[in-house]
Amino acid sequence: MPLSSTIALAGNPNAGKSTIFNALTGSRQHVGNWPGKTVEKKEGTWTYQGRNYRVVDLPGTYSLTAFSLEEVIARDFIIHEKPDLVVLVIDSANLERNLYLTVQVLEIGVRAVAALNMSDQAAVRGMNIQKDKLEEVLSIPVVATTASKGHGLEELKAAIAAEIIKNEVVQEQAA
Ligand SMILES: Nc1nc2c(ncn2[C@@H]2O[C@H](COP(=O)(O)OP(=O)(O)OP(=O)(O)O)[C@@H](O)[C@H]2O)c(=O)[nH]1
Ligand SMILES: [Mg+2]
Repeated sequence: MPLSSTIALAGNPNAGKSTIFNALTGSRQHVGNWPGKTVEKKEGTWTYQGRNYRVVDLPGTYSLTAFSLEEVIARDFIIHEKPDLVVLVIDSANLERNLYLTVQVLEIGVRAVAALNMSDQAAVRGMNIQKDKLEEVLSIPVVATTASKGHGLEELKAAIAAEIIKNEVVQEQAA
């Protein structure tokens, strides 16, 4: 097995991070606490197309301004542990509010893929999100998902793996 890459799931509270985390890791997960903190840490492994990935479910936060314990944990993980990829789990039904954290994570300069989750709820609200436009503006791959129903998850997995592999190739060329 090749060396495993680390993927972190970030997003607002209730956006569907753990649902996606469970879909990726299944029973291969471990629940503990963040070092020295009372906040739960969920970590697991995901195997896809012959590769192993370490997946970390970050605490839900509305921003990374580091006021709450959750924000400090999420921020420190992204900045100091430098995951190979952040999966931004967005609650599409509350797109505008969710984009605040999205932009803050992207400003750190970490690689990312976005899951436009809660697509079913967005549809109920009559929202028609222009996925291509969002990809263009954010400069990251965007996949529409309804994680609770399993919709879009195969596409999301493929997008995550493709992004990781693409970045590896770029790094090799730069070396
Ligand atoms: N309608 C709908 N519900 C969803 C979707 N994805 C997840 N859910 C539900 O939304 C609720 C919250 O999902 P979680 O995966 O726990 O969200 P989370 O981001 O991990 O939440 P925190 O850990 O509290 O920040 C659960 O009841 C899920 O079943 C979706 O795409 N559509
Ligand atoms: Mg969760």
